[in-house]
Amino acid sequence: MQQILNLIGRTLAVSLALLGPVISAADASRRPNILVIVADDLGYADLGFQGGTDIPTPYINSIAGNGARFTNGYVSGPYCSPTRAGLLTGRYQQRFGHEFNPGGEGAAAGKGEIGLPLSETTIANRFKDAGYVTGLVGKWHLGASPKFHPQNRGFDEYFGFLGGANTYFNKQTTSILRGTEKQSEPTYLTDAFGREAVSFVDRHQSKPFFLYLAFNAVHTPLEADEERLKKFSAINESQRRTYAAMLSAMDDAVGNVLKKLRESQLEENTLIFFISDNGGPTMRGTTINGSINTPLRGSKRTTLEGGVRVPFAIQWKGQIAPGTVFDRPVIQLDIQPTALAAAGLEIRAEWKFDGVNLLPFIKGQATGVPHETLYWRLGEQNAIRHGDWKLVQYDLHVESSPTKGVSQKKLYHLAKDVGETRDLAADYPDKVKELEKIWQKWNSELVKPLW
Ligand SMILES: [Ca+2]
Repeated sequence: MQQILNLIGRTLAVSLALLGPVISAADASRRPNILVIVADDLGYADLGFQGGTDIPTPYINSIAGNGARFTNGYVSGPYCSPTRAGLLTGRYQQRFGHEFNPGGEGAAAGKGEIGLPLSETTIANRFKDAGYVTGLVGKWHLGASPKFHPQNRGFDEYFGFLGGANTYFNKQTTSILRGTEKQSEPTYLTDAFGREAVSFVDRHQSKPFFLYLAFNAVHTPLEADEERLKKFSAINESQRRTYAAMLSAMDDAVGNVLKKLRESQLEENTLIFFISDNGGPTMRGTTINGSINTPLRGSKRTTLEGGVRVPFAIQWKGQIAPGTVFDRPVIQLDIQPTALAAAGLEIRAEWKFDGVNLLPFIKGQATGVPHETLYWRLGEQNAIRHGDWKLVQYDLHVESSPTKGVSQKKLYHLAKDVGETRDLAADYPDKVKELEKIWQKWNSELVKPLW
């Protein structure tokens, strides 16, 4: 009898192995946890794993070191709210009118009745439906009225602020919410977000979780705690010194979450993403928060690489080989399908994802590339990357002597000219026409901006 049971057990194990990532409902408790960490307005060159040297970021670096880093990682917009809309839906946000920030940034953000359209299903909705406990710690920026509240968009738990920016010192403010309750927060905000993320992991160990940890670091206001500022006294330039302290705080917070996962023996069973929501901001060529985007040109608010190409890494111990470098274009829209596939959950065609599951590509199991073409539109600005060619029309505020409006269409070959310095449009008119045609087809599928 025992032999027969053993045989059945082995046969079952083999059958399950052949099913690959598909996990039965009975195994829901063993589904991987998903942790999506988003930084705000991070410079392209500032993290250690991106080549930065003056600001140690060992914990964020460890995500790339333990897993894969993407050298051609993108977001689908050049600033906060639209790229978060894309991240949470897995779709180009211009398909549902979320092309611009809802009401600008700062205190005004989210005062109005605008936010992530209720027609859209979020990654949190999908993981919640699959039996996950879901949480958001940090910045929302997808609408502030009750119907847009994170807990009405698939998140079981919420700690953070609803707008596009917030002070880091909230002892005297009430913009921090736990759920829907306003509260003051005595701790430096980045440390508080780390504390809440650790607590979330600590409280949810018996059930798979989806945690979206959306720092507002290193977005303005430039505010750091005294202790960390002292740590960077060797940096003379005060803006950069404050930025360094803010980034270091975020790295510490990430480190605390990673430690908690390790202590809880959840590290192997947690898929982790790290990405910035857009590039570092500049105005007239001068940095706004102390970030550095080299070797890229342009910044936040532009469709140049400096606006939309970002640090992007993924870790899944035992699944992704440490030190993997993936150099074909990927985009934040891929996070949702990748996470769902990792969890063995069904991805339905009617969801019309623009993103794809990256795991087979990272593991070298899939031929081809995740995306032959990536697209951008932000009002008059636009861009298309097709293979290594990019056709772009960008906001002229990036120029040191800016004129209003957008540039002519420029053609760059990114593999040879990542800094977008040599416009080849006049040399390759047929390439310009080809890319223009592909972009127009995509553009014809979009709707008018809702605001
Ligand atoms: Ca941002």
